[in-house]
Amino acid sequence: MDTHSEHLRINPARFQANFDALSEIGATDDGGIHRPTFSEAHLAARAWFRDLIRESGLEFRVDEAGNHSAYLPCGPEDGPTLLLGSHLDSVPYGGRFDGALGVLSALEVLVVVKEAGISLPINLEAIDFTDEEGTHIGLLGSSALAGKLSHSDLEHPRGGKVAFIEGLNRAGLTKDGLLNAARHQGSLAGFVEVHIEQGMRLIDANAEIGVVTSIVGIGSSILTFIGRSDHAGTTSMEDRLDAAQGASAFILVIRDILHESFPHCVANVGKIDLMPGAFNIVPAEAILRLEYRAPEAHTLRILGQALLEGARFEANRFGLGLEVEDLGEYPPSLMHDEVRSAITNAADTLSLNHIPLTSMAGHDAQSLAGLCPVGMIFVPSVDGASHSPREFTTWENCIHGANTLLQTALRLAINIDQVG
Ligand code: HGY
Ligand code: MN
Ligand code: MN
Repeated sequence: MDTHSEHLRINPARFQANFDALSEIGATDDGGIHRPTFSEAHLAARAWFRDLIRESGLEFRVDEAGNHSAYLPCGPEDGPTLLLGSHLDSVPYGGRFDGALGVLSALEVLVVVKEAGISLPINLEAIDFTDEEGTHIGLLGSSALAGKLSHSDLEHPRGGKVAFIEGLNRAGLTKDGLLNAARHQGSLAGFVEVHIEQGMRLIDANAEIGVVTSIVGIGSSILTFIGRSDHAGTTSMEDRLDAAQGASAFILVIRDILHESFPHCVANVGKIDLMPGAFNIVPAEAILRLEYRAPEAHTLRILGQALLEGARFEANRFGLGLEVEDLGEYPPSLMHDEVRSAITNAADTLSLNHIPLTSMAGHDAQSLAGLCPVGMIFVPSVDGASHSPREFTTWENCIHGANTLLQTALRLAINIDQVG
């Protein structure tokens, strides 16, 4: 790579100004962000990104999955595109960095390449994927772009069918459009994503950059424990068919299942609703949102089965019924060796400490794996905090992440004939 490109760096002032402006959209009083997919704040963030793309002199594109992109035709007109980016949607009451850092790092890379007037063997695109966090359907936009979305995937939205359709309507999207958003194989030269680690390993290793080796597989389901509503005062404890008791027993047994048989995995019940939901009615139903994660596909499957057996056992123990709605699984994915070495080489050029590490968080990169060479660059999360207003990465490390993305993109672009 020529020395001019090797010395290219992002513009820290512009990068920070953009990040601070974006952090105002959907900001919560405690320094966090509330931008669930298709919420007013999310749509406002996307409109802000569209305007910034145009002000930056880049081409704005949006596909039928609602993925918003900046496009820089710095390569041959019919040449492949190196995709960079992440997501602008957030979990409810989350942090400012998750996703947003990756989208703005990608945009900054395109602006720097444009300003430098560099022509490359490929074109560059900075993308904001739709619904990475799964307010409705996790990895929605990236799965659609990768052509991995099926009709049945759209039938079990995690936030319910009515909310999903209302959200699509607000965003001007349709289910058919989602299923029609696939990029054809060969149009993508690769995908690289900058993201906060959302854990403590980089901090503990005193490293500035994480070179991701693989991304965890994730499964989720809705479990409904079914009892009987009764008067909470006149029904003896023995006579109750109390859905809350069975569900609570299951939530506690999850820890035992993981500790005893799945030490490298995790599981979480992030939401529980009790119906009818009054102080003085024994709950007839307990609706649990269960998510579980494993580094390997086979382990993910047997973990899902073990959790289901645990749920059935506790339901029986309390005389309850159990209904299961399977919301599907995202397979774990390996990152591409050539992309990993381009990231490592870029970090070395920037004299940044780097370590290889797996990701227990899901990311859009796992949708693109298999379609094109894929890689991820992690930056440290202070206290490992994420999916929380406590989420924080030092600005110095944000700049390190964006510069590593810039130098990685240039390496991949120039060596593109070897990478694909
Ligand atoms: O949940 C995750 O792992 C990611 O933040 N979507
Ligand atoms: Mn997240
Ligand atoms: Mn994320």
